[in-house]
This record gives sequence, structure tokens and C-alpha cells, in this order.
Amino acid sequence: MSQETGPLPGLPRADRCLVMGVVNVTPDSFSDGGQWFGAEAAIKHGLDLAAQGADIVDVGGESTRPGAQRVSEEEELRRVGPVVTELVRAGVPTSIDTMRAAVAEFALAAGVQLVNDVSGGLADPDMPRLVAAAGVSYVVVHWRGHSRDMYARAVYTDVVGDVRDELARRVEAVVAAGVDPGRIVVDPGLGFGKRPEHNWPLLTNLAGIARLGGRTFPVIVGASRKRFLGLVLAGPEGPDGTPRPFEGCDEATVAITALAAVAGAWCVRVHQVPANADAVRVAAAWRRAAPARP
Ligand code: PMM
Repeated sequence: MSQETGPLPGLPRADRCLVMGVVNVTPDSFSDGGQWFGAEAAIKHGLDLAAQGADIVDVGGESTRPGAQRVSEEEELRRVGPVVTELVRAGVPTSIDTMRAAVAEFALAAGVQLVNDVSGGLADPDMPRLVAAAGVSYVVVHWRGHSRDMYARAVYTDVVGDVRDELARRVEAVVAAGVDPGRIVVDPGLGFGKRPEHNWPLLTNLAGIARLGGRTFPVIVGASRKRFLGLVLAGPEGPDGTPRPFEGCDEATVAITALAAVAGAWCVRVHQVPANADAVRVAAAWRRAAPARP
């Protein structure tokens, strides 16, 4: 599936699933909010992730945790500007995690190679045209609306079919706006307008998510530390069903990484790099030894 789509121009290439390390320059992201809020701490964290084996470092300045209010464009730019500038200057392959064209425009001018838009071009209609003009790669995430009230939209008849159809329409729309289909990465948007039980069938159907409109796209998976993992781990620590706190979910994230990479994911987006960097290498060896798929 998506590892077979070949490398994306301008991005790192490897005969394995790539690892994207996350730098959230926010005071309130659900799993690492506040830790890398200052520019200096965020830049150091990005450099550390790259040194630990991240193939790409993803920088975001707006929290998308459920219920989050939006930050202003000025504040988002103030948060991410110095971080993307310094990481690019240091030679780190960098992506910008934003729904705003103005923020993406700044980051593109600084030299980022990838725009990671969790709204799939829905939040800011200028985004697809900007990405098309810049000729960079674009992550189109399945999304149904802002985090403020995202669970109200988490209603599906058939979650895999619905997400595929909606993603296919977004891909069609961004291609119509000029984005090169060879530079599109798709993402099922785990946790975005999805209840915990919606995420599992999406994870087990990555090949179906990749195949849209007769074309196979690379797939990125963003499961790291999300609440649906904490819920699976609500064992002795949470006999009442209380999810395990996010900081206890890194091993479960590594398990998802291995499974997604064996299934052919192009990239995993993670908060902790070293064990995930090992997992993608193990998965690559597993895939090489597996009998040829039809
Ligand atoms: N999830 C978050 C933020 N950005 N980008 C992509 N492509 N896919 C995701 O699943 C995704 C994302 C939210 O998680 P965080 O607040 O821990 O970064």
C-alpha cells in the first residue's frame, strides 16, 4: 500500500515507514502542552527529535485537543515562526502543522517541505492554492470541523466508508485547486470528529483509506498518545474505565507504529522518537521477509 507509492519529492526517502516527530509550541496540547512552549525550548526539542532519528519534524502552534478554542493568526505565527526558521536553518526536514494559509505561507518561505493541514483544506479555502503554487507536499487529514465541538460531528453510518468518501472528496477538491496528486498524503484523522471506537476500524483499513478515486496515496497515521489508546490500557490502573494518562501511552503508540508500518503506512506522527524509530525498522524487516502480496 502506501510504502509502495514511492518517495515524495523533496521529502526524506527510505525503504521503510518514516517517523515524524512532533513539536507542539502550545500551552495546551493534550499530551505535551506547555512543555515546548517557548521558542528556545521548542527549537531544542525539534533538534533533539531529529538527532534521535525523526525523519521529519512537525511544528504546530495551535492545539486541536477536543474542546480547544482557536488561537489568533498572530499568536500562531509568533509561536511557530522562530521554530520553523531555526529548524530549517539547521537542515532538519520540517513540516508545518497548521490550518491557516498565512501561517503555511510564512513556513514555506522559511523552507518547510510539507504542509500538514488537519482540516484537509476545509478551514482555510486559500490553503490548497497556496500549497499548489509552492509545489510542496500536502497532508490532507479527514476532518469535520473545529475542535470546539468535534464530538457532535462524530456520527458515522460506516466509519471507514464515510471517511474514505469524505477524504476522496477533499482530495478531488485540492487537486482541482492545483495540488499535484503525486504530492498528496492522506490521513484518517484519528480522534478528529471520531469517538474512540471509530479509530480502530480506520487503523485496520489503512489500505482502503489509501486507495481513493483509483489512485493509491501515501498514508500518515497520528495515533500517538491519543485517548483511544489510553482507554485500551485502562486496566488495573483504571478499573472504572478511566483512561491511562497520555504519558503512559508511549509503548502503545510504538505498538501502533509497528502495526501501521507493517500495513504499509508511509509515515507515523509521534511524540517520542527513539522506540518508534526502532519499530519502523523492525516492521521494514518484517515486510521484506513476508511473502509477496498480491
Ligand atoms: N493529530 C494532532 C495534530 N496534528 N496531524 C496529522 N497529520 N495527523 C494527526 O492525527 C494529528 C496531526 C493532535 O495531536 P497532538 O495534539 O498530540 O499533536
